[in-house]
Amino acid sequence: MATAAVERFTQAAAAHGLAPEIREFPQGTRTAADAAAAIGCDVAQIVKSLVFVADDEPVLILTSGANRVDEHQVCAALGVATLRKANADEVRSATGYAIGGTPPFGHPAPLRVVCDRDLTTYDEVWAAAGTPSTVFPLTPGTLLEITKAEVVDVS
Ligand code: 5CA
Repeated sequence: MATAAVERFTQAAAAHGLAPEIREFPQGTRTAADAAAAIGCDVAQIVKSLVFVADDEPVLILTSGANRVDEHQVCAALGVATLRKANADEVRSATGYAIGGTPPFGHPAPLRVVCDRDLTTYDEVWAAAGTPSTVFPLTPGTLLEITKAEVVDVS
């Protein structure tokens, strides 16, 4: 588990006062469905850390594993004219991590973050910890506090 990306994420979490209980699943947690199956939780409790480009600015949309981002709705919530999914290079440049392992915080520069209101209804949610085989649990309260996310209806 001591890959460079997990180490980097662990240090970023520590800077926010968090000691994440990272779990590694050799079978992989690349998608929300994979992660939920591995953890044994509801897919809706998985935090998808999705990078979009809103007008020209990268935005992180923390989305429940059960939901799909409604781009029109999020455009309106963000007050932007255009929204598209970032490509793999844009995800790495905005977050410092690869698709499938992107954590919700610990990025090289602050990103605008919005959070799916549905995630706030759970006691515990799980997010990627830097690689496509690691995840960690946290409360939605901690997620919102660290990311400073705006809570929106994404779907
Ligand atoms: N580890 C899991 C659960 S925490 C995870 O990271 N899920 S995720 O949803 O946040 O990241 C995978 C997402 O990346 C997919 O839902 C998809 O929206 C996006 N994605 C996958 N492949 C590509 C690609 N080639 N280009 C842009 N986005 C992609």
